[in-house]
Amino acid sequence: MKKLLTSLIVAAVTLTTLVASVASAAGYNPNKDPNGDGVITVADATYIYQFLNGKYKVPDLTRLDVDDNAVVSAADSMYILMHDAGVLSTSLSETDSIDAVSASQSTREYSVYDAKTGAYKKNYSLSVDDYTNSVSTNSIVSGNYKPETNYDNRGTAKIICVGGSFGSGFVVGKHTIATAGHMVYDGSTASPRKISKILLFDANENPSSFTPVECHVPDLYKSNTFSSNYDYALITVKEDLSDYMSFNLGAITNEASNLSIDVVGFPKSYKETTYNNASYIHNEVLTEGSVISVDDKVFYHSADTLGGNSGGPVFVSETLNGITYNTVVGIHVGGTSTRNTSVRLTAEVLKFLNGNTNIEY
Ligand SMILES: [Ca+2]
Ligand SMILES: [Ca+2]
Repeated sequence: MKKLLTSLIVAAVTLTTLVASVASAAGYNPNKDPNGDGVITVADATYIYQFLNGKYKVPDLTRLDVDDNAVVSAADSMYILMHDAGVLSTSLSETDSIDAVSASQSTREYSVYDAKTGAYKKNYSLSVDDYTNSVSTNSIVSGNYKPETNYDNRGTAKIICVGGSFGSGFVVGKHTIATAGHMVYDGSTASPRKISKILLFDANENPSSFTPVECHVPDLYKSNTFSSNYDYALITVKEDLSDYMSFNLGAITNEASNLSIDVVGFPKSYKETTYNNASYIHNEVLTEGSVISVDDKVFYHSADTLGGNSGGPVFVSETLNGITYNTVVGIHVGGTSTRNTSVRLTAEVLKFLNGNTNIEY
């Protein structure tokens, strides 16, 4: 949304009256220069948003984490804008530039199935470029970011498949819901699942039903024996989901051990609750925990989950100037008695969820 940066800049300017409280409450690190060009400008804020939209792989995520909380999110971009507006001062002492990454761009293939029948429809590929200093960061970013969190509706979806199994998902775009790969593709039969119902809830826990159209699954999920590393997917729906966009997307850094996270979804022990509209009992459950360890494509956490949590968001809450932002950093995909597994939102996954140009609904 082009209005995003504009609204953030307005917000940053508005915040100039709150210099003291913001600057002291925030963990803003004035030594961080996200794009490594030696100055802190709006281009750094744009750079962070471009990463969050899956435009670039970046060599060192900690550079983008300007408040040093092990999460790269819209909040980091907002700190840069506040700095640019004169709210936060800089003490930039080092101007070490970002080394160009020699590896070529990263490309992943995806298959699309009809959400109701499971019929194959098409495939496509998405590429994430490596960032180099020669790349312009001045363009306006597009994406699904919504700085103001709407708590009237909830962004967590209950996804019910033909046969009765169910799990969770979360709204990431106007017509897209993110979930786990195994929610839409059945590894035991090596075939797409058929989605029978998608429910979202308002503040009074009243469900609304949405019409599933397509399921998108990474081919790497199928070719890697349904590895957790690639256990992510999205479902498109016919209706407009704008009112349910309560999460932003972000990424944890490799230093995220002990980071507090929340998990929300529809655990399986509540399966006996019927989901017909007349008697539906809202049974979304939120559990709290922390990151245990971080791998390249997944991370492990301690929040309690059950089977029906699959596909639900693992998110971080950040408060900036009195407003809380919930940023999803992982998709819950499974667990053991000692730790749970989440797909990490990497540049490739952010591209798929937030910068995907192949969405049909
Ligand atoms: Ca810079
Ligand atoms: Ca941060």
